[in-house]
This record gives sequence, C-alpha cells and structure tokens, in this order.
Amino acid sequence: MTQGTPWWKEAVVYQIYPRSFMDSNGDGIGDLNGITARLDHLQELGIDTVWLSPHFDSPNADNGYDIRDYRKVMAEFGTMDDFDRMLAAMNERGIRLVLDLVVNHSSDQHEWFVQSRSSRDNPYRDHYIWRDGRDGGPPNNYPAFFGGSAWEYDGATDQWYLHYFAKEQPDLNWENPTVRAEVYDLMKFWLDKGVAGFRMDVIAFISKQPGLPDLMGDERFRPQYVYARGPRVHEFLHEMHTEVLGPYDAVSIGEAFGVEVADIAKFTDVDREELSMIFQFDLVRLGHPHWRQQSFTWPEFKRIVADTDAVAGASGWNTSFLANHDNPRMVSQFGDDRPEWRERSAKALATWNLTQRATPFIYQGDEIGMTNYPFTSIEQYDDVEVRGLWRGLVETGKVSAEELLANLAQTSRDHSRTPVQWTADAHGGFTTGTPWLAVNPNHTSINAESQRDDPDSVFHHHRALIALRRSHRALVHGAYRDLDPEHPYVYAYTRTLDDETLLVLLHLGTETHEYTLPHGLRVGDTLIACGRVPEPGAATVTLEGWHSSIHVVSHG
Ligand code: TEU
Ligand code: CA
Repeated sequence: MTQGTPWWKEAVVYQIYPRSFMDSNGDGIGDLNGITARLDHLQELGIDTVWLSPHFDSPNADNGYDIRDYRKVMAEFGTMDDFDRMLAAMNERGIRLVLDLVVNHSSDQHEWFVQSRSSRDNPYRDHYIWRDGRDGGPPNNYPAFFGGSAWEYDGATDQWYLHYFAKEQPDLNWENPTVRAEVYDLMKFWLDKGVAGFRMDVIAFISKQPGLPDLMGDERFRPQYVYARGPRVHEFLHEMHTEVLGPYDAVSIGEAFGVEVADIAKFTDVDREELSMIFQFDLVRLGHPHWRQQSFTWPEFKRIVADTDAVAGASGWNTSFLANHDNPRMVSQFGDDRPEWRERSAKALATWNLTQRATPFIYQGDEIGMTNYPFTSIEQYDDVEVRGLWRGLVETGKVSAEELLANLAQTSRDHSRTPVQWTADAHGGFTTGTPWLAVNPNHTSINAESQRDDPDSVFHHHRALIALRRSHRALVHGAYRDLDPEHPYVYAYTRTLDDETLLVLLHLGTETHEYTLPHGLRVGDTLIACGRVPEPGAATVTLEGWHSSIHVVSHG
C-alpha cells in the first residue's frame, strides 16, 4: 500500500452472493462454510477484499435484502461460529470483509415492525412510515420497484406503510433519531468483530421527501431520482460518519441507485465526511434501464466513464463494475457470449474493469466468464422483481408474455444468481443436493476447475490483471484520458501517473481492424495482450476481434 493512501483505493473487491457461491452441506443453498472452503480460489485470484451480500437472519422475500434480525446469521447460511471462522480464515489470507448494510428498510418480520404495526401508540410506531389513506386509496402515487403501490394498507391500525421495494420490506423512518441510533449500534456490533466496513443498500433513499407529494409526469417511471433526493440524506450520512465510520476507520460503499453522475461528489468528497465511494448506475444500466433490453453505443459508454472519472476529481473516489447480483452477466450484457467470442470479450471487459481510476468490483463467476442462463419460461425464475413484472405487465395485458420473457432472457437479475460453476460435474460442483436455482448447463465447459489449469483462461487473465494493477500505480491512481471518444468500437485510453503512461487498447467488436493511434502515440512494451502483440514502436496496430492489451507508451 502507498503511504497516506487509504487501503480501499488500492483494493480489488470480489462480491459474494452467499446463496449461490458454494453449498457445504447438500441442502442446495450456498452457505458460510462453503465460502470458507473456497477461499483458496479467491486467494489465487488475488483479490484482497470481499463484499458479502446479506448473510443476516431473513425470511427471504428478497433473498436476504429483507432482514429480520441484524445481529443473527441466516440459519440456512450457518451459525455465528461459522461466521467468525470464515472471517478469521479470510483475515489469515489478508482478505478484508465488507458486509451488506440494508437499512433503508427491514423485513416486515423484524421485531421493530411487528411492534410498529400492532397499534398506533406502540413505542415502535415511528420506526416506520405510516400515513392515512387518500380517498380510500394509498397516501400518494409512489410505485414500488417490485410492482404495485409503494404503500400497503394494514387493517389492524387502519393506516398505510411505505415500502419502496416489496411489501415485506417496510421502509425505516430515518427522521426518528432512535432508528438512526439503532443502525449505528448494529454497525458497531459487526465492526467490533473485525469487519472492514459496509456496502450500503439503496442508501441514497433513506431521507424521504417532506410531505411525500405525488410524483409528477415522468417521475413515476423513474422514481429512484426522486427517492434519492431527500433533503436530509447528506446530513444523515455525515452523522453516520461521525458516529461510526470515522471512529472505526471503516470503508463505505454506497449503493446510489437514483444518484446522477453530477452528484457523485456530494457523497464521496472526503471533506464532506460521508462515504468512501458509491456505485453509480448509469454504466451498468446502459443496456437495460429497466427490464427492457435496449441497444447502446460504445461512445455513450465512454462518455459515462469519462464523466464519472471527471467528477471524482481530486478529493473523491469511484467504483468500477459491470455487473452485480441485480444485473445480468457482464459478458452477456456488454460482451459477446457466443462460444467463439465469449472468452475474448470477457477478457476485454475484465481489462476495462481493472484499469479504471476507481476501486474495481468483480462479481462472483465473472472471473471465469459465466454467462446468462438460457431461461425460456416464467417458472424457471425465482426473483421477486420478475414475479412483480409478470403480475404488473403480463397479467394486466400491458405486455405479452413473449415480449417480457424475451427481455428477461437478457436482463433478469436471476442470470447472476445461478450458482457458481466450480467443476464440470453435476450441478457444477456447487451442491451434492438440488440447487435452489438451476446451474447453467454450460458448466461442463465454463468452470473454475478447468480454468485453473489453463493459463489462457478468463480466470488467469483476471489474475494477471490484478497482479499488474498491484505493480503499476498508474493503473490505480493515474489520470484517465480517452484518446478516441467517438470511435464506434475501438476504445483506447491512457493512465498517467508521474512519468509513467500506460495505454489500454480494447476492440469491442468481432472484425479484425488496423488502428492507427491518435496524437502521434506509439506502443512501447506490451504488459499483457489478448490478441496480436504489436511491435514495440508501432503506430498502427492490428486489432483482432475483442482484442485487449496494455502497453507502455512511447511518444513518436
Ligand atoms: O438494489 C436496489 C437497486 O438499485 C436496483 O438494482 C433494484 O435491485 C431493482 O433492480 C430495481 O428495479 C438493492 C439490492 O442490491 C437488491 O438486491 C435489493 O432487491 C434491493 O436493493 C432492495 O433491498
Ligand atoms: Ca447449504
């Protein structure tokens, strides 16, 4: 680590979705002992930080993003002893652990909500957001992300409660200082165990709009941009920093769904003492702002990258990621997952992800180039979001079943949630039982075991890139310059720090192409290449389909 630089700027993070990572006891559900058993894989890959998606006690209306008890481990995933063992085993390998903090909402089975809904004068009533209805309907026109209204009527007290996501995920009332104190307390509980910090679920949504007025016009179709603009969000985050993050020197990665690129620095500027970095969604959602797949161009992609890099400025920091558990597989969405191009495009995307001026996040399975699942029917899906879309669009006759299914086959969250493909054996070696979600049949050709023995594999390419990032500070801290922003499929950029300039060359297409470097640049030595290696000193390079390479730059 470089002196004076926070460790997390130089970190490479790997996201684990525990339900789908590794099952150790044959019940078909991934678990903490499964993670502990597979740490060799992560160590070999070379990552140094794990973000663990929720492992807390939950009735699983949304796979753990609905927490019933913040201080308990989900029984299906194991025990607190298993957690402690997993954390110790990670730390022994120099791997830090970041937990998922889901405090915009809890489960409707959380003790707070059970109390809250029981009577209007219960001491926990104000832990959540209750309102009278309007003309026999909900208090306002807010939609929920998983379908229907964001309000649920509760007959026991004749009021409605707010839920931005499923009705089993009531939103907590952050205006209530007791709620905030409870959250800071539970954060300390896990920090005291030695975790490094938190990824924070939809954290920009915690402050609600005063008076909860109706959404107007287009806002109804993209409510996240209103939900993320509550007037007190920065005040609450600064308080959390003062109370917890600062004193513990904990890392924080805010999931900032609904936050625009121009507003990133309001969350991440160090002087503001809020968050270390955020996930901004413009890039990952470029091809699918919602459930519908849409086309995008590489110049649009590059523009988002440049704008995002520019706003971090001197005092903030960014994340880079092209997938997570809420999005389709990286190679299927941004690359070309046909067998002849799958590996090369996965490598090109990995090259992009690991050469940004940002902390890179690798989603489990992407390090071996896992693809979308060949879903064909609604029964094959598990996700609460898919079920909500089916009810809201198909059952109401707004969209045909064929149209929704054709789009979900490209955009559903379940593509990323199929189990990790460890071996070519039954169920990809994920479980000896029946997996909770089917393993992709292509595990016979895409699996970790075969790639570990293959130096040309997507896995080894990730390994090499991570090692390169560690040995070249310019790849972490260097200034970013896009050399050819309008080129439709060549992506050429430099990263410069002090007297070192590295050139990244990506060809985001299948045709072989001669490319002359702009601004009189010439390639120097090649540090890594997937495709033809140019002669040192060359000004024109041959870029085969989905070429990717990194070079030292010499000026012509
Ligand atoms: O996700 C919120 C979010 O930003 C969206 O991607 C959301 O998942 C959905 O796709 C909106 O259409 C977070 C979690 O990452 C996600 O798994 C949870 O379902 C959600 O919050 C609620 O906790
Ligand atoms: Ca299990």
